[in-house]
Amino acid sequence: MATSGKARAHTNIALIKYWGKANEEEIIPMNNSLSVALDRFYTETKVTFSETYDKDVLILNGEEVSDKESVKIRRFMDIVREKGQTSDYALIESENFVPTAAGLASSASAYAALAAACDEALHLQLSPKDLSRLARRGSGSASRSIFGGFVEWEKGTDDQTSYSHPVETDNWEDDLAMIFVVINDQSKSVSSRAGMSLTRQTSRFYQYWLDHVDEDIAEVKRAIGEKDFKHLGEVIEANGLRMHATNLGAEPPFTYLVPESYQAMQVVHECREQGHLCYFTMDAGPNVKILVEKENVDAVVDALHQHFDKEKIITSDITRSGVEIIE
Ligand code: 2P0
Repeated sequence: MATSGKARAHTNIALIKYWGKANEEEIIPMNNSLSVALDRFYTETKVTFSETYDKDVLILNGEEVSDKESVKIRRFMDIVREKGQTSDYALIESENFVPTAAGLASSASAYAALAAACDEALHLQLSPKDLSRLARRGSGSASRSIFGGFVEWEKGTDDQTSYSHPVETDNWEDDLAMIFVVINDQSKSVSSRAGMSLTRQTSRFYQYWLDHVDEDIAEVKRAIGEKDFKHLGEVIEANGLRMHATNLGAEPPFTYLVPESYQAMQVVHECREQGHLCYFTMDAGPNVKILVEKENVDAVVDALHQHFDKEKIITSDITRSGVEIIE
């Protein structure tokens, strides 16, 4: 007998970054991280388990993904099968909703949606906390995509204690937005998994990073509590740059940033000089993400349009919706 579930999860962008694992197998991070969930970018995934299937099959945006490319997903499905005490394989039909050509698909929304869909299909009845622990096994940042709004991932020390939870605000998310500057990466990219592993193992700046993350988390939570956008922005911008600095200290050194990334950062500086508060952050790629109060979105987008093609600038609200079962 076939049994299925379908779920939607939003992507998230870390304001305080997850960078480095204490345990690579179970995806236990070296530090806490804190993110916001994006309204515009999400994944919808339907999973169907059946004893008639002879392997897991992944259909992504209508196309079957090769076995070679779906290794991570199939490993994740083994974890799900163990939890659900079943040996059935699954058909996974997943759609990423990201603006065309943006290249912003994310493993965070993918594994959060998949975890929730599996929970529904196998009647696991996991709590949000346990769903977050399960999503974490697919991809660390996915643990945060179980929840909407501001979310903190507690690093914990093991599988039981490493999970995410919402950071309460008085709906401050509704006043904020994120602007994406989509920058094409011509160079051969280093995956986030490989990049954080190399950095944790070899970077001479890594210990400095670790020594300061807890302060950043505390300051960000204070800024959220006080709705102090300037303080929030200053802390997250410094934290993101410090993460990128650790990569420069790795052996061999590497960077995700390209000249256009620095150009976008410069526009952010200029906007601030003109009184339009906004702050940047970058992840394992050259795109620049700009946190801004909604009242300043138009001014910042106009400034960016002077340097970047219109289709490369995408704005999203912050959503307060966490993962949802949709069928
Ligand atoms: C983050 N990133 O906190 C950080 C900042 C990229 C830079 O989480 O190895 O895909 O699957 O746990 O979650 C990207 O890494 O890595 C990421 P895995 P993941 O958002």
